[in-house]
This record gives sequence, C-alpha cells and structure tokens, in this order.
Amino acid sequence: MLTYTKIQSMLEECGQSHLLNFFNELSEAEQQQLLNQISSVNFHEANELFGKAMKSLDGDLQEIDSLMEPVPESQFEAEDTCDPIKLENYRNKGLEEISKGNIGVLLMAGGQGTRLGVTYPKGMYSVGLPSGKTLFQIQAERIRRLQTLAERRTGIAGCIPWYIMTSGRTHEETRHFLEKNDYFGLDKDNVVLFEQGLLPCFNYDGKIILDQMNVISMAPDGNGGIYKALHQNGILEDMNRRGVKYVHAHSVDNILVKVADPVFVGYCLEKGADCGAKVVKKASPTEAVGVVCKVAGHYQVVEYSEVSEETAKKTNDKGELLFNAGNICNHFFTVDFLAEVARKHDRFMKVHVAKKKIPYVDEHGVRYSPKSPNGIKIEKFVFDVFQFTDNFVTWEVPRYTEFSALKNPDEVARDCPSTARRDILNLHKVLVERAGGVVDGEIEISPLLSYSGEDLESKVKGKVFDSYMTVLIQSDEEIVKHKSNGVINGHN
Ligand code: UD2
Repeated sequence: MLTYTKIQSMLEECGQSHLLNFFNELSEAEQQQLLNQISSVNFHEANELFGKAMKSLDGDLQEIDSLMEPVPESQFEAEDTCDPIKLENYRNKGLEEISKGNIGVLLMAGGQGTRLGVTYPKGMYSVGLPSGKTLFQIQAERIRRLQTLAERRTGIAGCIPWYIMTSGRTHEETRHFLEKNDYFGLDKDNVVLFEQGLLPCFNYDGKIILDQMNVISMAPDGNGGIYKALHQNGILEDMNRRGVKYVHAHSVDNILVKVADPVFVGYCLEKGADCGAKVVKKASPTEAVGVVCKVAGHYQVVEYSEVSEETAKKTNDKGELLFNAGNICNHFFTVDFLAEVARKHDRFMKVHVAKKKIPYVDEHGVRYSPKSPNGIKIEKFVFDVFQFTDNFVTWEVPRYTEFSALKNPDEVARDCPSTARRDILNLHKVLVERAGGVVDGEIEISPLLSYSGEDLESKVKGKVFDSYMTVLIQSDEEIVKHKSNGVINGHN
C-alpha cells in the first residue's frame, strides 16, 4: 500500500486531493480504510474514463441513424424458419461440445437490482413459482439437465463450468447462498465466482464523490467490466486449464434463459463465429430494448434512446421492422476472442454515462441523499466488443420460449415478477400440451426433468390438469405434486 505522502501527491496530480479533506477528523481505523480504498483505485484511468464519458454525452443522434444497417442475411438465422434437420444438427453439435467439456457458462450477476428494489442479489429472487425456485436454482438445474442430455447423446458425462460474475455488493451473499444450497446439485468445484471491478462516481466537474468522510463513492463498472474482470481474476487461465473453448454469457434476470443453449452454441460453431448474439423480434418499434445492427460497417447494439422514432419504425420489403433484432443480453464468445478483448480492445471500449442521485458528504462532512441527479456513474457494456469481432452472427429465437426479463417491481406491470411467473408457466403449459397433456390450471416443469420440452410425454400424455390445481412436475421426486386437494384426471 502507498504511504500517506505518496497518496497525497498522487491525488494532487490527478485533481482529486479533496478526498483527504476530512483525513484529520477520522479515527486511525477510518484513516486506514480510506487509504486502502484510495490505493485500490487507478485515478489516471478513472479520470480518463470521466473525460471519455463526458464526451459521449455530446453524441449526435442524427449521425447514428444515418449510419445504421440491419445485420446482413449471411450473419443471421432464425429458429422459427430454420430447417428442422439443421436445427437438430446444431443441437447435436452443441451437446457434443458439452460432452467434451468445451462449453462454459458466464453469468453476469453483478447488477445492483436497483429497479427491482431488492437489497440482495437478483439471482436469489423467487417469482413465486409453485416450486418456490429462485433464478439461481432454475439456472443451475438447467445446467445439470444439459449435462445429462449431453451424456445421453454421446455416452460421455459432460461438465459445464458455471462462472458467475458478481460485484462488491453481491459477492458475499451470492457465495453464501450457493454454498448454503449446496450449489443446487452442481459440483462445487465447477462453480467459480469472481468479482467485477468498481469505478468511482464523479460530480459533473470531474471530482470524485465522497460517500462518507472515509469512503469514496464507487459503483460496478457495468457488465462490460467482464472482460477486464476475466483477465484480472485469472478466469481466462481457469478456462484454459479446464479446456473450455466457448462460453455462453447471459444476464441473471431472464427467467426463460436457455443456459448454455446447445442450439445457439451449435449454430455459432457451425458458422465459425467468434462472437454471437441471441435476439428476439422487437415487440413494437418503440420497445425499450437495444437493437443489434451495423453502424458504419461495424456490429453494434444501438440503444432505443439513440434512435429516432422514424428510424425505429422503418420496415423492410416483408413489412417487418428493419431494425428488429432485439438484444437480450445473451451472447456467445470463443475464449480466444475474450482473451483478445482483454489484451487488446478493452481500453478502447466505449463508455456509457448514467446521471444518478449519488449520496455525498458536503464540505462540512454532512451526508446528503440528493433528490435529483448530482453526478455520474460510468459503465462499460458487454456488447460493445461486437465491433472487434471477425465473424459475428445473430440467432433469433421466439420470445415466448426464451425471454422474459425481471427488471421492475409489480407496480410497473412490465418485466416484473408477475410477468416472469406468467411467462414461464405459460411456456410450461404449451410444452405439456405439445406432449399430449391438457392444462387448465398452472403447471411447472422442473428443469431436471426437461430442458426444452423433451421427455414429457411419458409423464403427461392423456392427463388433464384441472384449473384448480397448481401442478409441479419433478423428475427425481414424485412425478406430479399438487398443492390443492384436486384430483388428476388420468393416471400417474
Ligand atoms: C440489458 C442490455 C440491453 C437489453 C436488456 C434486456 C446491456 C448493457 N444491456 O439492459 O441491451 O438486452 O438487458 O433485458 O447488456 N450487470 C453486471 N454488472 C454491472 C451491471 C449489470 O453484471 O455492473 C448484469 C446484471 O446483473 C444483469 C445484466 O448485466 O444480469 C444486465 O444488466 P442490466 O439489467 O443493468 O441491463 P439492462 O436491463 O439495462
């Protein structure tokens, strides 16, 4: 750690010497805490990012609009219109790679869940399914099921390491939760947690904000912080050591996410891609999701706020939206590409700025929680590496089978616990009906029994699940449980 004098002169050089304003009023332990925190920050880098961030605020909307092109057909395929034999080949390819231990999952779980309003990591959230399962449990069980399917296909037990990126505030709780729940049946050695970086919060004049007299205000550096974190925490080496060559990276909050989806992975591999994005058709021209497209010849996600309504509404000759590839934070990467980003591109990544209400101490050391934005948080976004790819592909999937995000509390009535619950139960109803069952009520299928609708027939064919029942189909316990006293028509 640096000495006080060194810290003082370094802060002076970086124009941040106000961080020591209250130093003499602190206890010895508090002084130490502040010095430790200051030593952990790269102020030159932080100042540079602040400069980049402020410049990005002056972006010209018109400019992006006129440079946008949709993803070319050669780099795009949709599950809905894909030939079934090809689809099966993609799936088999993915399962074979899983068997070889070549696929890892990279879960981005460092967000703070501010919009949802929970104080604990979002992965620990339960949307009130009959089983009571949390997002983490659903995802872990999908991994377990895929390992079984890969073994069934090839005869070799596959293993999918689960890399979970947390941030300062979610790390310990996530670790504790997984440990307490015995990693939901996964092998502890194959679950690897690592922390993303933090960046200081600034006021508009470029001064770093003091959250308390002895604490700098810091926030996670965005899900694009993943590249640096993979490198700094030795995760890329871990991947190499285990022989992981490809990863499926996704957000924690999509209850329908097909973790390590063999079809998506198979498609990306078949295409020889170094990076891929799974997308859904936009629900409407103005839906608040980013679109995957090209800007000035480079792949990029353009946020809805960056596009004019006129461009968002443009249609192609089939009458569909021209910019229809809704980004769902669901990506494929080769490990080689991840390493290249960490080595070469990370420092050239775009930065994004969010004006926020950031608690601060004033010049008298009094702490305030402002009512309006008083500063900025700087973030990098995971998709901002698309421009560095050599071969980028896009795989479109139906929304009802793959995407329902948990972002907001129920009052918002969109992307909230009720819609996530509704969407997963609706999908399970469809899958059971496809397998020959009749569902009048709610039905939940355990991921341990079925990943995407397979193996259901023997459990549900010819059965009627009445409207007054909440049914839960498990694989390893009883075949069918129900909460009410209703009777299942048909036989068990
Ligand atoms: C994300 C996508 C957006 C769209 C949308 C769909 C990004 C940058 N934006 O927007 O294009 O696909 O999802 O639901 O991907 N996270 C971290 N560390 C951080 C910040 C976030 O790990 O510092 C994780 C977070 O826990 C979550 C994921 O990244 O799993 C997405 O983050 P978000 O919810 O802040 O992103 P959102 O909804 O603005």
